[in-house]
Amino acid sequence: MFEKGVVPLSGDRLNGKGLRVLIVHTRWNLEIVQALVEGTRSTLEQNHVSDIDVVDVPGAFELPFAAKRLIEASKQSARPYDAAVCIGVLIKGSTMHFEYICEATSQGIMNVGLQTGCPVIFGVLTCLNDEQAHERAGIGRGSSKGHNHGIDWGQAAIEMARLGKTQN
Ligand code: DLZ
Repeated sequence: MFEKGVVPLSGDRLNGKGLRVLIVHTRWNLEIVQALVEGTRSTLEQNHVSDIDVVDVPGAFELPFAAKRLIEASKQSARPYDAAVCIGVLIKGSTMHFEYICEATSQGIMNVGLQTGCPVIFGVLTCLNDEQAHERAGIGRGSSKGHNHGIDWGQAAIEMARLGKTQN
């Protein structure tokens, strides 16, 4: 049967020992965002990442700016970040706001990674309604709680951080 989603890594490619990771998250839709942050953070910790900073910003539009600032500042320190995860939840409303913020945020986050050389994981849910958002944070209210995508983002952060380390 076709298995939707990413094939998980195992073994040493998921070993986050010695990595420093930044999580930047929004305060918009905080209940859902907190579940995603927790999924990301616990996945990092389970895979031996012990140096994790968590910073919050107002909304998704602010994520790229904050991530870039913090990544650049860390380069002046003894331990620059090895990866960052930007976490937020955008829920479609009745105006065009959703489309503009989705576009700016996704492009912005990709650019931060390319410009800084620090892998930045796109941890932003872009949902059509609250129900979709809850399910993708593993806190669905129906018969299934869904899957917490923060788990995937934590794994992606480790994988990409290690890729950067082996190629530098
Ligand atoms: C304005 C706005 C709207 C309508 N919706 C969301 C949302 O669903 N999720 C989110 O993270 N932020 C939203 N924002 C706020 C913007 O991202 C941003 O914080 C403000 O426009 C200020 O720049």
